[in-house]
Amino acid sequence: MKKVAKLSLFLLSLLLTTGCGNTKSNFSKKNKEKHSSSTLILGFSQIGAESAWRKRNTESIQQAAAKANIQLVFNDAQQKQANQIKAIRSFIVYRVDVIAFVPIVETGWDNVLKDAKEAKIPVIVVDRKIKVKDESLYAGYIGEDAMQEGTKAANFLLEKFKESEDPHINILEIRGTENSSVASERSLGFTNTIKENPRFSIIYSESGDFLRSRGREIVSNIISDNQGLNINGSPIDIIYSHNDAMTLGVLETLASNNIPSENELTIVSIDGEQKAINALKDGRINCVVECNPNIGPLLMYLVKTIANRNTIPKESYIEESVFTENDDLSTIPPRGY
Ligand code: GYE
Repeated sequence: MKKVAKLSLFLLSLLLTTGCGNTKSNFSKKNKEKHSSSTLILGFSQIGAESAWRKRNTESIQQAAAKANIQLVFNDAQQKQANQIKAIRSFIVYRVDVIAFVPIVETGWDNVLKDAKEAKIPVIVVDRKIKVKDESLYAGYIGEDAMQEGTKAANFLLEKFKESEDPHINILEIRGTENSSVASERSLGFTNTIKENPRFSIIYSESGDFLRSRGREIVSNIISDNQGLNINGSPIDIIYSHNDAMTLGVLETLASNNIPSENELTIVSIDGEQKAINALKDGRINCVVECNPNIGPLLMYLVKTIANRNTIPKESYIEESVFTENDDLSTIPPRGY
């Protein structure tokens, strides 16, 4: 059966199997006519659209695939690992040339990646890392260094409070998705670094799943349970939030409770979306650690490298910066997301 006809059946099966009905691809009638066996086909499983960062990440990949003339079969897993596994299995059935995916959590990938290996389809892990018994199950990782991001957040606070005489500097940590490598590493990098100053302590930590609504909810519950921004009477001095979406939710709750974040509170966030940079510029956030979503071009380079039977690095990291209240913030170009 011609590859194009098979592809139509494949897309139909993917729509049916994942049930999310939103598999997108760049296949239009025109594309199918020009589709040829020489065109690389990349099967990509994205976790969802939970934040502005994620949406930009998806755009970067879709735009880069089109520019590289790589046919992208894209699946949005709606935040469910089971949907990701179904999509990867469908990519194997269709025999795409390369599979890439953002693993929503670190574990549970061994079996489906063994199937990909048996089918001789190389796999690239994107944005978040995986834990597998056999490291040969994937060709390489491309994304941010989340451990470094946590370290950068802590280093900003160590510097900001280095002259403080306060014996207790209390931190509220709002974590990303449970069991995701990015949340684990942003926590570990932060805690390993902040312990350099024993005055700092994380007095409460909870997962907000990278969602704005959960950022709002966590701080709202703390305020109502403790009649203010404290934990059992210990005031919260710092909020360390693993992504801007949750941070924006926190800012909404602070504003609706008339708690000004500008003076009494220090807020550190990660990602670098425009709304967070705007809040940094007006003093409602003190530091934004950049997590770069624009990995599309580098991913396509790695896809072509691996499709030409060349090896790729086991880990490829993208450039990232830090924006703080001490910088000339007028020089930050529009973020694009
Ligand atoms: O920080 C957040 C998204 O995996 C690095 O996931 C990504 C994180 C990012 O929901 O906004």
